[in-house]
Amino acid sequence: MFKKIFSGVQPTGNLHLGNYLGAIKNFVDLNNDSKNDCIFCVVDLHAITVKQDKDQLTNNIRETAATFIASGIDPSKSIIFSQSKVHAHAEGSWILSCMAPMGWLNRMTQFKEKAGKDKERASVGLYIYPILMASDILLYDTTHVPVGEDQKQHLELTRDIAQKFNKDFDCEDFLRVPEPLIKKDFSRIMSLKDGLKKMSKSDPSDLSRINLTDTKDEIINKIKKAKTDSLPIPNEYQKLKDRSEAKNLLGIYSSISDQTLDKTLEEFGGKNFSDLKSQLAEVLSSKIFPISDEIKKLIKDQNYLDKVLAEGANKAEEMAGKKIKEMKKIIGF
Ligand code: AQP
Repeated sequence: MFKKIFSGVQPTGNLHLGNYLGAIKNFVDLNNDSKNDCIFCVVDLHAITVKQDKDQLTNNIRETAATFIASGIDPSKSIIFSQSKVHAHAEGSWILSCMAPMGWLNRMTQFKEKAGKDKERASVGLYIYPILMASDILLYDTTHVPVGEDQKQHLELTRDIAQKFNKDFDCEDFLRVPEPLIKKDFSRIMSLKDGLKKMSKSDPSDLSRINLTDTKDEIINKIKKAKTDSLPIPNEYQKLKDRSEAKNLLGIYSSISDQTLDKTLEEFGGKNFSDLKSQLAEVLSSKIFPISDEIKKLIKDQNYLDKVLAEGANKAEEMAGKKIKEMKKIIGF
């Protein structure tokens, strides 16, 4: 079946194992299937919903594009571009924000988590972040959106907004209602320091995550220091209940080795965490280090990265520009 794929990653630095296993690894598989048309966006407009350093942001945009390519996305097959270069994203976001009821946005848990206790100081952009995400997706008649589990609620909102627009303007099927592509297992990778917290770029502790630019030694050290518990590894899934750190490490091992959790439990059941940790560090280094090496090489070639992003933006502009024109006509502009 033909799939039109769209997904994005924020250029907020420190791309990590969660971004890779939850999203980017999936992008690569979709890119490799000739039946799909894929668009992968560096969502820089989303990044500025929290304060960014100007020079760092410029570098992070290139580094995110480099990460896509180093992970295996082929820019001659898939479109890679940065969101701010295609004006229709912001324009679509405004139009959709005039359709979306406040009540829908008030339910978004990510805003509550990111704004924390000091909601009054959070930017309006952070609050309407999911509407910009809806605009990104809907402008390309996307059929499928590969994301980590944390983005599920935003995707449901996108579907609701598309349906509301079609109904309000009596234009059935104009905005395509997209399907989420969320991996059934290991779609949420947790912090190495706290199995109840999502692995995240903004966690102040670098030991909480494996960055895609980490060296072999850093990976080994972080896995060695990862939080575990004092019980041995069980051989049944049910016995992992309330053992979030153990579950996370076993999940990471399964996901990076492309095997089921049952198989991993069979391999490590009854053993100590030191066995799992040394194997995990080895597999992670062998899979992540080549990506990290390639990212470092690509970053040095700014002209190449800028060319990939510019070519991608031209292609994206053509598609999104056409859709926004139709959208404006439907509204009466
Ligand atoms: N821990 C995670 N496990 C699985 N998937 C994850 N993703 C992020 N963290 C995990 C997925 O990665 C894609 C890109 O995410 P993003 O950079 O656009 O934003 P995010 O989800 O806000 O990522 P972070 O790391 O949590 O960033 P900060 O700390 O800046 O908020 C998405 O598909 C996401 O699901």
